[in-house]
Amino acid sequence: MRSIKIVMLTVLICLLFRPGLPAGAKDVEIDPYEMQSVCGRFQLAKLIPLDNGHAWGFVYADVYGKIFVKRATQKGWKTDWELVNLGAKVRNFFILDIENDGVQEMVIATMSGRLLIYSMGDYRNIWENLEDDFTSIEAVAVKNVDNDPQMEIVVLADKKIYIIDALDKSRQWISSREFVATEILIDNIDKDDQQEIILNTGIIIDTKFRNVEIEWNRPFGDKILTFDINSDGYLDIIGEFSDYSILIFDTYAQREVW
Ligand SMILES: [Ca+2]
Ligand SMILES: [Ca+2]
Ligand SMILES: [Ca+2]
Ligand SMILES: [Ca+2]
Repeated sequence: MRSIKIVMLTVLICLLFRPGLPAGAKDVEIDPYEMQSVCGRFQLAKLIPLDNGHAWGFVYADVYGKIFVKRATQKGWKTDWELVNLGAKVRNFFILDIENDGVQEMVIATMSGRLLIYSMGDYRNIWENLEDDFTSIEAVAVKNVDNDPQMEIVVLADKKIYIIDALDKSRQWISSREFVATEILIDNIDKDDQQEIILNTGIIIDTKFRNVEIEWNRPFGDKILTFDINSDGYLDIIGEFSDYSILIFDTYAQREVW
């Protein structure tokens, strides 16, 4: 009986005074599904796998133009990397394997016109658009829009659309016409082989022939998403406005869906 009491007392002392933990600290269980739903609410916050899926990372851009990669540990989120010298707020960032080599990259566009690529393997800077000198970037998207395996960076900068190859960084197209938009989406909304560039302001451009295919007389929304809501085989555009109202544009009939 006495030895049982000693064992229980020892267990209690061990639980109360665990080595390496400050008083009151306890192991942190991070629920990726809960974090995913938090991140899904925000454009500049993402939950990403680190170490080939062995750890979770929380990436966000803050109000000072800094980007943080926080790593989930048993003691909470720890800073894995921080990028503090962007000099302007972040317009958008993407974490993708842009040249199809098995390692992901972070593509960053700032409001003051910088476009940068960092390796997610060692957080090394791979490229910056030093020769382009945009004064602002209004919107950006990253997707493979042609027949080479690497992705392209599609940027609306100083009112012109640029298609930039993610591997050799060459400009594959600069629009002669000026456009206004705050969001770009890229998807194949019709049944031809190529994708379209969708501007939230109501414009759809074919990526192969670079012609305006649809120019609606109204914006699709402030934030847009593609989804085939009427199940006709063609992606529709769902737009949300700043007052949270929703517009659904049928890309096939070229009018509101219902
Ligand atoms: Ca890569
Ligand atoms: Ca490509
Ligand atoms: Ca298409
Ligand atoms: Ca549809």
